[in-house]
Amino acid sequence: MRDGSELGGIGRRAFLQMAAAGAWIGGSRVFGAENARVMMPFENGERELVRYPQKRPLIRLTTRPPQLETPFEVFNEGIFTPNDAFFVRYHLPNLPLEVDPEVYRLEVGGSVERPLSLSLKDLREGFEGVEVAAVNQCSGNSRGFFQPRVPGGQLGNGAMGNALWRGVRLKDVLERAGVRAGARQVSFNGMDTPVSEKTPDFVKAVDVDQALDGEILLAFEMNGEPLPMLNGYPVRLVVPGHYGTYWVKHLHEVTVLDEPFPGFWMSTAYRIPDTAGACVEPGAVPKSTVPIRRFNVRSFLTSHRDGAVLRPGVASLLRGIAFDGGAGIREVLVSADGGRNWQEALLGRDHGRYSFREWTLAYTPSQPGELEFKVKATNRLGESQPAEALWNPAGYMRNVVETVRARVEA
Ligand SMILES: Nc1nc2c(c(=O)[nH]1)N[C@H]1C(S)=C(S)[C@@H](COP(=O)(O)O)O[C@H]1N2
Ligand SMILES: [Mo]
Repeated sequence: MRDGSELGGIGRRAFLQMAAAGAWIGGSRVFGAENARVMMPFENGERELVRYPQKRPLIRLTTRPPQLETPFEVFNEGIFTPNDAFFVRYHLPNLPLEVDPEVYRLEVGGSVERPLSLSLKDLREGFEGVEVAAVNQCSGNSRGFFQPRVPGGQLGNGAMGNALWRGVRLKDVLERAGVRAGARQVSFNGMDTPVSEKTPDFVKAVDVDQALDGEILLAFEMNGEPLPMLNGYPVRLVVPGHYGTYWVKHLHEVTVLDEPFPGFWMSTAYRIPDTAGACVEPGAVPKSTVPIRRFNVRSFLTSHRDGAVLRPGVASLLRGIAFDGGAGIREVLVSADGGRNWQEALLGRDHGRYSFREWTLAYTPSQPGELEFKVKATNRLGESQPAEALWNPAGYMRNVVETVRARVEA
């Protein structure tokens, strides 16, 4: 079956569609040009909504490489982010537009007893299948809101998504290969490549202990479907609780290393100040930095946006999401008066400590006037969100208590 349907490939038609989509790599051609535009709530925030293969219209940040942001309304559709609405982030312009599931191999090598070359079938049938609900969030999610502004993709709050990921444990694959004593790190390379020799290839690494802790997956399904091409078909790394930078897409090389991995994307990029809150005074240069790792706590109101209108004496259902780096959400508090009074929200079904957690609260305004909703989550370690935004030069890890301004009109 060359169309890969047996293996859950994206199918011949989609392959052709992706190949035809080559046009968008070099230019501005779009599928079914909607021409709709959205305005992000910060300066220079005008964006085009563009439709890419296997995707609904998404907010385009860059063309080459493609970077697409999820329109925020999507997070009110449900606790899992649909595949066709899931954000897309790439660093390198040469990305695979089709991958033949029959030809694909995952090479596991380096400091191992038995190097492996695994087909998709080997991965699916040779190891125990596991599934985890987990949030993927870009380190720079919400960077556009930083004040003072910082360079980098000016993202709103849509560079995140929650999905049910299915695959096999990295640990099981590494144990089959036999990690040699003295190994320090494991590196991960995807099939995308730079166009210039000067650009470092996108390769990420984790410590051997983390690689063997059983949490990291080699995932081939997302929400019950094969991964969309732009989200890493046919196999991607899923590192629950950790920023998206580690979630290497189109993964084809896993290398066990006897030394810490020295590559650019670990030693120079994706580093945060080595301080509590990963922050410095706005404008300051951090004295020392460490690689970014786990998510901090975040929460959002999804049912109401700035400018929403409520009626006095009429109950409105406030609804939203909360998540953290894996301790799990313990409590969500909601204020309608800018943080003076807080009410505890009801938490929805628990899909596991790495998933979005839904929260709801019935709220009845008594009289006409202005409302300032605030949402604040606390995790099971007691960690919460700052009232004032923290700052770092790369614009990572924003997690200030979010504010939505609404009105009550008779
Ligand atoms: N091969 C490859 N994998 C990658 C990247 C990349 O540039 N190339 N970017 C990473 C970053 S920074 C993020 S935030 C996530 C985004 O995952 P998504 O595009 O599926 O939303 O992919 C990660 N995996
Ligand atoms: Mo990212």
